[in-house]
Amino acid sequence: MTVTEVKPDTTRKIPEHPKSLLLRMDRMPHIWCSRCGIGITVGCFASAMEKTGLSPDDITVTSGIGCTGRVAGYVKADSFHTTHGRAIPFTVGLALTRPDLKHVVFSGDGDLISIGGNHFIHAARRNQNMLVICVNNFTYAMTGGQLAPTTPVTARATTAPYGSFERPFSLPTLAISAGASYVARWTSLHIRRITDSMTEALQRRGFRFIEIIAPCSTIYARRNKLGTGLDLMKYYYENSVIDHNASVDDLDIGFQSKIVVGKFVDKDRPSYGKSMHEHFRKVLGNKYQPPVSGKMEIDKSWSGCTESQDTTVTDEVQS
Ligand SMILES: Cc1ncc(C[n+]2csc(CCOP(=O)(O)OP(=O)(O)O)c2C)c(N)n1
Ligand code: SF4
Repeated sequence: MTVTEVKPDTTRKIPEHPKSLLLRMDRMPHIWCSRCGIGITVGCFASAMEKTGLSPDDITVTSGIGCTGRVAGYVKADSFHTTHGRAIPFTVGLALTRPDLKHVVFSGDGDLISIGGNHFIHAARRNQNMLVICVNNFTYAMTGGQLAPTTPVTARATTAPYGSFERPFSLPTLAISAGASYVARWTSLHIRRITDSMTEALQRRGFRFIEIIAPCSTIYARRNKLGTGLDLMKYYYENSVIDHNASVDDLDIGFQSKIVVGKFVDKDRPSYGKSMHEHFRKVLGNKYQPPVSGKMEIDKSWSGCTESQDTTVTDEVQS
């Protein structure tokens, strides 16, 4: 028998990934498990970026720690992988110093609402300028499936082998009560709705929050015997009810219960930066000098040098 050697076709061009404008293709393959819901949300984000016409230079993306916390590493923008629970305070700094950019926090429910919970409510209360995207898989996935502040009652976790008896937080309720100016929730199969919400929220100012209920196929689904990640994705989608006018009392999520989704809040409230400038202008009058002159002095006297840096005039400072 003769064996014909098949040579690879080196002339064939490998097509570019359709989302390569926003993804760091040199970091692929990513670490996420098959049928995990996180990747879908990143795809939606890339589509939303395309729809807004924003370039990667116009945004920052910051994550904390966790499986979702890896998002920042795969996004081709100025992206930051911060310590656990600190994506929001890090972004507060970014938003105050670069109000001309769009700032996005992309992280998990454990990172944002457990260790980072205090930062979350205060950033919402102050209406800090950022879009927070939270992938809620009801568990601490990266560390092996411990109980999270979102784990539904009776769901099992490594630290709740007989099922949880703690009341979980409803994340939109928390965001609404704390004062967020945009709040939406979808499941990971609501691809067009997520993309539309992200597109809309990217164009607003103030504290904007989007929760995406997504399966952790490897840990949460397996421990709770809920089938594959795809089964769980379908389950969440099919058991969701769209109600944009839902009251906060309807937003709790039980174990494998119905999930109320929609855009619950979309209101105009002055952002932290805008309120600050307005306040000082009123109180100090002409004495107030906002950093709009094009140059901002950075006091580095402790290191023996003074440096000036370009700043950008924004509607926040001007108005
Ligand atoms: C100060 C600190 N405490 C604990 C940890 C361990 N830790 C890493 S990720 C994580 C939970 C992540 O959960 P979540 O944000 O829901 O992300 P997921 O992995 O589910 O996407 C924890 C507790 C840590 N890295 N740093
Ligand atoms: S452990 Fe769970 S959340 Fe993490 S990548 Fe795998 S499926 Fe996704």
